[in-house]
Amino acid sequence: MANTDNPFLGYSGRIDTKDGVYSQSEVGLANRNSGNLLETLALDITPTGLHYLLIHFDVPLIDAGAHRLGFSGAFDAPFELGLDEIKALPQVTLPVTLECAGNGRSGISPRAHSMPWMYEAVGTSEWTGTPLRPLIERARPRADAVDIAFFGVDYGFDKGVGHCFGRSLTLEQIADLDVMLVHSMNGQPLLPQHGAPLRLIVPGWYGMASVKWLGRIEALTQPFDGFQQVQTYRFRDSDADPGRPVTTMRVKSLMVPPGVPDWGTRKRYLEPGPVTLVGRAWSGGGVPVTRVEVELDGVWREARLEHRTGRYAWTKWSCDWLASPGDHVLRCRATDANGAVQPLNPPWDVAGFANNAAQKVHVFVAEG
Ligand SMILES: Nc1nc2c(c(=O)[nH]1)N[C@H]1C(S)=C(S)[C@@H](COP(=O)(O)O)O[C@H]1N2
Ligand SMILES: [Mo]
Repeated sequence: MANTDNPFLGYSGRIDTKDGVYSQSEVGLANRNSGNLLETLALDITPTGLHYLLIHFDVPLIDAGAHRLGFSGAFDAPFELGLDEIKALPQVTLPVTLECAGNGRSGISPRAHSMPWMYEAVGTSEWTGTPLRPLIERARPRADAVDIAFFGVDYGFDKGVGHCFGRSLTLEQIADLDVMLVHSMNGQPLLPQHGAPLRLIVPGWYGMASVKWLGRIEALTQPFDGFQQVQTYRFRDSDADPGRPVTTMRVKSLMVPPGVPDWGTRKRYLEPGPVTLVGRAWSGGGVPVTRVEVELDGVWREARLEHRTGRYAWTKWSCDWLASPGDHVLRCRATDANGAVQPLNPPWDVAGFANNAAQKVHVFVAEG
């Protein structure tokens, strides 16, 4: 598309960062990009239909039978593959926890105009496909290749820039990260909204790296400068800050809110007595969670770590609580093997990325 045809050049319908009421366009984003239901944190694997969604543009409806994945650019042996050929390659299934880098954005003030996540943009699925690295080796990147870029077929505009959603990784990252080319999620072909027929999964990183509707893999002799690589997904202290790239997930934990909700306020109601709180905790880069604490009536208590189903999957935890009548605010926080601990207050970022502050759950316990 020629730039002269671009009606969004120099235009931003985005409101400036602010607190208070959400704009119609933010509500529109929230209606398209659903979150998980926190009660499903009781499960190792998030039911497919309840896995969160983050879709920047429109979902492309691709004919799986005709779809080809192309390897192009600075490869000495470029080639194309159809789905059947990909399924005939060695297959692996890996449980991977995926979290959107924008998860928690609405807890940061002033907020950025974007998808207003609270806690729910995280889920764990069993992804099936083939490891990416052998395919990159088969295409033989030229000696001067510095980045491998992954392009979805979905096209749209952001801040006046028209582009297909694209992200890159270096050859070292591809070698280190157990990156997969996947066609199935929880034993079923990918659903349209999750990238059908083919997507990337970059375990241990925030979700933006796991490019959906993958159509093309290109080797580049210059660092990739696509919009989703350099103009967003960067931690910035101010609008002038060039920023640092968002990569691995920060340590985080969530609990299943105990009791039952009030429809209108979402506060929780509980009978007094013993309760077992359960939840999940995870970190990035395959780093294990070593500790979860739960704040009950002002005291931080040690939770039990139960299990995780894989190196890149979240850990189940539980903690007993004797709920006494009155108002309570419960919190949980995790620590990982690197010693990183969840903060109690949101870390500042202009775009609201990677808010891993401890979750708060307001519970009203009845008088017996
Ligand atoms: N092609 C393409 N890939 C994409 C996106 C997108 O909009 N287009 N969104 C990314 C983001 S920001 C996230 S968090 C994950 C979400 O994956 P899911 O919707 O399957 O949970 O996909 C990533 N891959
Ligand atoms: Mo995301």
